[in-house]
This record gives sequence, structure tokens and C-alpha cells, in this order.
Amino acid sequence: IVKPFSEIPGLWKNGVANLYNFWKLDGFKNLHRIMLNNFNTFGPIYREKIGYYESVNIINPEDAATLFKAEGHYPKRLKVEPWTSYRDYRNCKYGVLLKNGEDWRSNRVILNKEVISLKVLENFVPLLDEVGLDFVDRVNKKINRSGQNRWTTDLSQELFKYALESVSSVLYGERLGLMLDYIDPEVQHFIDCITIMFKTTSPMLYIPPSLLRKIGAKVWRDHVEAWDGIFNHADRCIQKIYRDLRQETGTPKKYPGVLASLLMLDKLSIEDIKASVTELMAGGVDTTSVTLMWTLYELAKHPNLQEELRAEVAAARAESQGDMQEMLKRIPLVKGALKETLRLHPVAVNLQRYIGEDVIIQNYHIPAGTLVQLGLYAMGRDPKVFSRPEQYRPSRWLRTETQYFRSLGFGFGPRQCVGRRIAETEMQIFLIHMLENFRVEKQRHVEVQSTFQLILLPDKPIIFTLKPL
Ligand code: HEM
Ligand code: 2DC
Repeated sequence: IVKPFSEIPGLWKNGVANLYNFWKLDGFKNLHRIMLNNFNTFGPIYREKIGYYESVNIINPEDAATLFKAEGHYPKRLKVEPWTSYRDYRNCKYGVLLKNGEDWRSNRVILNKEVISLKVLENFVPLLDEVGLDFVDRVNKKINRSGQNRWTTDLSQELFKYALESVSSVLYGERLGLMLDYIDPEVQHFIDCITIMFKTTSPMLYIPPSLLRKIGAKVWRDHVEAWDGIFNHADRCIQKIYRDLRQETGTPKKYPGVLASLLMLDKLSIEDIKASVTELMAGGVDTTSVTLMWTLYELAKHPNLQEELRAEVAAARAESQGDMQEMLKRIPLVKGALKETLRLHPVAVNLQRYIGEDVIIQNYHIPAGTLVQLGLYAMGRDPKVFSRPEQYRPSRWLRTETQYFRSLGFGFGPRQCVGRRIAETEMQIFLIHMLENFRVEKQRHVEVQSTFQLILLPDKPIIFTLKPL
């Protein structure tokens, strides 16, 4: 017999008291660990209310399947109010990230063709490959300058620049030149603003931004300032392409980039294009760079695995005679490594949907409209879902038959990450070039944990040593 919604275990009766306890546990930074604890306490389903944030949380792949079957034609994620509030406040349009309903679907369908369909891959690969090669050059220069035949450094700034250069090159069809020694302070400011924007979002998930705005809270002011920096810089990049396109100087390029393609297609309003391109630019920096950072960390911890991956890449290079697109089809273990990184260190701690219809999960009735969250971080570390979950083992992804609703780092279905193809290609190409050129090491005995700043980040800088092979 199906049990009612009100009997789901958990703490959901007093949002204010729960927010207070959450705050005492330093929950703003530990959301992922608190979720893990909650599953241990309450079992595979629990209900929760923190401040004004109400949800039902699940952890099993089978329940994830039920959730996504109930997402409807217009899948809807948690409304991230600080982000919508900023746009309302500044009178900016929402892009696909924040739109919903038919408006979302029509924009998303057009965007999909330009950023996630298989046919655009051939346009992206040469651009991303060039960025990868430039990164290798840059590391080699640093190694030579060190005079010690190695480069020891915290790579995070380098990876931010690599990620921004990569996503910009496909969006704008031209290089920004971020792999050089000189970095434009405006670009550095843009990168810093993204990090601050994420960091200031998390406390505002639980307290309405409208309230924080009324009382002039610092976190709201910092948040506005960060988005202002993001929008200003993105605007400048977009304006430049727009002007160039109207003046049409010289011979048109083979591939003009996502932005110019969208403008020429003329199916979306300029305001809609600007809104989504700004989101793509902002969404393309911290996400891939942190995933690459964690991957290098795991490879540094497991030198034998690093050699195995290197051998796979060498074989792929030989077989494809250097054709990068062919090469990308021959590196299953590298792809497994990226999945393994997202299993242990997911960018998104959870996936959520407001369900479109009533469902039954774990024998509880859940009414339509409820926010249901799949605990991605918790699932990735659950021994019932992954054997020996603490082990970083890319080969576990080689057998496809056991992957049912387990590889969800980019979300699922029509609302999944629209930047997925860019992200995956950019990260695969990065790893190929790094493995072909350098051995990656890190200081021993330094264990790094995650901290939640809307996305999961390393809690301290990771110092890597890169040595030429
Ligand atoms: C949405 C993860 C990189 C732009 C998402 C979602 C996840 C995610 C989990 C929500 C999906 C869902 O609800 O089902 C990641 C990861 C990345 C990554 C793990 C890299 C390792 C990127 C990049 C871009 C980007 C490079 C931009 C080029 C977006 C946008 C959305 C989104 C715009 C909203 C899509 C929509 O609502 O229609 N991402 N992402 N992401 N991501 Fe990513
Ligand atoms: C954070 O409880 C935890 O891809 C919350 O590139 C629920 C939640 C809702 C939306 C998620 C967010 C979490 C993590 C970061 C995500 C975001 C949707 C998109 C965003 C997953 C899980 C991200 C990083 C986008 C950001 C693009 C933006 C900068 C323009």
C-alpha cells in the first residue's frame, strides 16, 4: 500500500529552525556532505525544508529514472532566484538557463543545433585543438624558464584561462589569446566575477533575494556587482562580433562561431541570442576547469593509471594519423576518466525537477509540482550503486550494460547541459595533449576535499608538478 507524502521521513516542518541548524553546521559550504548524512540517517528518500527551500531527495538510479520520466515536455529545474532576481533588477532577458515553458523550448531547440548536435563537432574540434596545443606551448615555456626542467604551480588560473579561451573560440570563432603571458585585466576581472557570482549564490538559495535586497545585504550587493562584471564583458565580446559581421571585412571564415551562426540564422531575437551566449560564456569557465583540475589530481595520485591512459592516447594517435576527430573515437579510457571524475567530484551536487505529474517513489506518493532532487554526489559514493566507490577506476565505465541512470554528471534529457558537447570535447582534447607531453605529479600526503560554492570546488589549492616526458 502506497504511503502518503506527509510520511516521508526528514525535517520539513520548521524551515527557519532547519536553516539555523544548517547554518551552524556550516551548511553553505557542506551541502554535499550534509546530503550524504541525510541519506544515511533517513534512507533512500527524505523530505527537507531549509529556509524557504523545500524538496524531496532521492539517491537510487531506478528512482532517478522515475523522476526523469515524470519531467514532462518542459522540464523545470530549481529556480535559482538570485540569478532571476538580478536579471529582473537590471531588466535583462533570461537565456535558456533560466527560461521555462514554450519560450525555453523554442530557444533551446535552435541553440541545440549550434552547440550540441553532432554536426557541429567538426567545427569545434580544430578550434579546441589549437587551444590545447597553445596550452602545451605555454607549459613548455614555463618549464624552460624554471631552469629545473619542471613546472610546479597551482594550475587553477591557468585552467580558467584555458576554459575561457576554449569556450570563447567556439562562441566567437576567434581566439582571445589567453594562453599568452600578458592577460588583459578586463578578462581577469571577468574570470574573478564568475567565481564570486557562484560563491554569493549559495547563501541566497535559502533566503529570498528580494528580502536581502530590501535590507541592503552585502551578499546581494556583491552578487549584483559580479553579474555586472560578467554582463559587461560578455556584451563587449558580443558587440565586437556583431560589428564585424555587419561590416563583413575580408573573406568570410569557414566557421564563424556559434554567435555569428545564430545571428545569421535570424531565428532568435538579438536579445535572446545575447542572453544565451552570455550564459554559455559564463557557464563555460569554472565547470570544465574544475573538472580538469580534479582529473589531474586523480592522475597524479595514480601514476600507473596515468601511464595506461598515455598508452591509449599514443595508440589512438598512431591509428588516426593525427586526425583529432578520429582520435576522439579511440579513447574510451580517457572518457571513462572524465566520467569517473564527475562521479566523485560532480560539478552539480544534485539534479532537480519540479515533477509534471504525481509519482510513486520508494512507495511514497509525491504530488505533481514537488521539487524532487537526485543527490548526484551521494549516489556517486554509494557502495550499493558503485562497487568500491572510493576507488578512482575509469575502466568501470567500459562496460556499458551497467550504466543505467548512473552517468548523470551533465544531467539528463532535453534539459541536460547545453554546453555538454563543448565541455566534453574541450576536456578530452586537453587530456590528450597533457598526456602526450607531460607527467603530472602532486605533493604527496595532501588530500583535497570539496567545498560547495554552488558548484563543488577543491577546498584548497592543488600544487601540481609538470615534467616533460
Ligand atoms: C546545465 C553540468 C559545462 C552551460 C547544466 C546542468 C548540469 C551541468 C548538471 C543541469 C542539467 C539538468 O538539469 O539536467 C555541467 C558540467 C560541465 C558543464 C559537469 C563541465 C564539466 C558547461 C559549459 C557550458 C554550460 C562548458 C557552456 C558552454 C550550461 C547551461 C545550462 C547547463 C546554459 C542550462 C541548460 C538549460 O537549462 O537548458 N550543466 N556543465 N555547462 N549548463 Fe552545464
Ligand atoms: C546547486 O541545491 C545546488 O551548470 C542547488 O553552467 C540546486 C542547483 C540548481 C541549479 C544548478 C546548481 C545546483 C549547480 C550549478 C548548475 C545549476 C544549473 C546550471 C549550473 C548545474 C545543483 C551550471 C554550473 C551552469 C551555470 C551557467 C551560469 C553561470 C550562466
